[in-house]
Amino acid sequence: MPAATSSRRVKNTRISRAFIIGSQSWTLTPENHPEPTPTNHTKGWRVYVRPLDHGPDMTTWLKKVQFKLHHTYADASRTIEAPPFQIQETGYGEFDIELRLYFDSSSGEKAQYRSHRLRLEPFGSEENVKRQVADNLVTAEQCEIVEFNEPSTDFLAKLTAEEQFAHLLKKTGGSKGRGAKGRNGKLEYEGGKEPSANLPERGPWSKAEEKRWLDTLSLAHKNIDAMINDENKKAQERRQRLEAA
Ligand code: SLL
Repeated sequence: MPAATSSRRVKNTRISRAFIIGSQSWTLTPENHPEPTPTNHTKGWRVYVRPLDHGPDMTTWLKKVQFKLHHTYADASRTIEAPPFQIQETGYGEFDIELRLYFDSSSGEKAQYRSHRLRLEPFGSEENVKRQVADNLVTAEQCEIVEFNEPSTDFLAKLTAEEQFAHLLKKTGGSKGRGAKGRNGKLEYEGGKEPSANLPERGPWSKAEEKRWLDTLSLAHKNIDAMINDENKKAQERRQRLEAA
């Protein structure tokens, strides 16, 4: 029997989603954490998967996130099935958190792994360290991308639907909640910013920054290629010398 239209794959189409995996940590004080904790726990922290600012609702594609913590935690494997995809804990040490992302069933995609280093100590430039100490907040975020190749008709419809931006619409204050229209009759969004599933033009997770990284990577590839060429040449010379001896 032929596959239902809805699950048929759309050829030559690829749709991607950018999102953030991050953590925040802070030093525990009697003020910010009055509850008792094991005495060796000095830090509070949270780890999360979140959309880019002004990005689409993640639940169109992300169904659940499994966070695998260090084995010193009770129930080290924790699954969150609705936003915010986040775990909050206290502890004493840094470690790598393994994340497993589960996708919407109409995507036909297998779960994917990601890893995130939980940072508890201030890091980065002198200026960043100063700010983190002053705010008692260490934020470590990475921008990630998932690519859906030849998505099903159903899944593509979800990933291109207007509803995934509904949460960003300006509140009307009326009973309908959201969906204010401006004078030009167009829907208005919070902060006056048009939502987008694309990386923003500027800022830390922007197209400009992505290009800078790609350029750096392509330069690194060229350098590595040159080094490999060099090594191959040397190996060939050695062989020739040995054969001549
Ligand atoms: C470190 N290699 O020593 C790491 C280990 C362990 C993290 C980090 C407490 C867990 C608990 C905790 O912070 N574990 O007591 O439930 O830096």
